[in-house]
Amino acid sequence: MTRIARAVLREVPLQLKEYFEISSGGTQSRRVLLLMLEADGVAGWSECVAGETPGYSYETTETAWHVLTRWLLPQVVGSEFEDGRHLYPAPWLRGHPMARAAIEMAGWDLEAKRRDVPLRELLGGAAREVPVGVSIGLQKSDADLLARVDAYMAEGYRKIKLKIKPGRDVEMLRTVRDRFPDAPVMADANSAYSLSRDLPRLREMDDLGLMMIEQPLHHEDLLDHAALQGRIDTPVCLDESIRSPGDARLALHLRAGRIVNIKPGRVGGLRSSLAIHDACRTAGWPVWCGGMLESGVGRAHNVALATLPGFTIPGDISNSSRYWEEDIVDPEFEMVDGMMPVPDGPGIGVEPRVDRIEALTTRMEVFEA
Ligand code: OSB
Ligand code: MG
Repeated sequence: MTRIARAVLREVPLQLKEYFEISSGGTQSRRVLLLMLEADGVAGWSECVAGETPGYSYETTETAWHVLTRWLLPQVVGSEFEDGRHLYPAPWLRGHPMARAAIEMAGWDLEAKRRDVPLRELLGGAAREVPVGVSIGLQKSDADLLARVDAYMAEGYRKIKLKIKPGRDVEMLRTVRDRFPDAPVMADANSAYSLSRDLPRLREMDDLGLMMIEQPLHHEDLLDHAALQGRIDTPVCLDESIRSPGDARLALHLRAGRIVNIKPGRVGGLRSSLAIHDACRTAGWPVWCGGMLESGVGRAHNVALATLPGFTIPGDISNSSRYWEEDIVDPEFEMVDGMMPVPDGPGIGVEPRVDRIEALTTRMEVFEA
């Protein structure tokens, strides 16, 4: 048994190189929350993926800071544990999976470092490199979009995800399809459509040869996603709808799609991610690892998760340089031929640049046992 001796939660603002717009709003500046948990002189790191506004999930930077500092961290610091993979403080606390995931994922990094193995290995993943895609935000014009698709294809990305919303959908997608007839293109609507109003539009998208349509309908409506999947051939992929292994089991049972985007931050951590992966694999649904515009710390966890065998579709785990002028880990993430090499050092396998992180920190809370 050992004990969590110290926790440091920091807010580190990072500016995206490019404004990133989805159907529910846009992001230029990320308020990244970084957590470090320390036990026996070993430090485990994680990133909380909550956004600034409640436009993707109800959680925000502020709610995550509150839940972590008021409820979760006081419980976890000083607590004894046998295995860092099982940090689940305040089990009575409902919801807030992004806040909870920060603790859980730092625990996994800590445990992997204690055992001196890569996080990939502790998770049970075998791949040494994982296929990579890119997610392109809504653009002002089709010309801007085509230029970006062209550039990302040239860089070697193996999946091109295009954000859509009503008014920027079928015609825009058709323009991209006409210009790049064989490109691996998919669309992500972030819940912007409704089945009763938009079925004809969604049916038009069905003829564009898309790899999948991600989260077209309401974030809490699996029944409508099931009805839609029954009416179109393009696979429906669920993102916002899946917040736990229970949600995934229900989606599989209802056939509310055919693919799941797994984001460990969204589902409360890596343990839940593994459970969702296993359930999908048993049912024959492929999965892929999504992203939340993470810094290198969160990206490292995502890359490790994507080494599991069910992750057969390229993930939203693009190069550090696609997001940031300068990342906060060393080395930065950089793909080779559309494949991201998986770090093979202990734990997340990349080093948080503590000097730079400290210099950028705007808010910090330290917990000591
Ligand atoms: O829906 O997958 C999404 C970013 C923020 C919020 C939601 C989503 C996204 C992305 C970005 O698509 C993926 C990435 O990190 O590159
Ligand atoms: Mg999505």
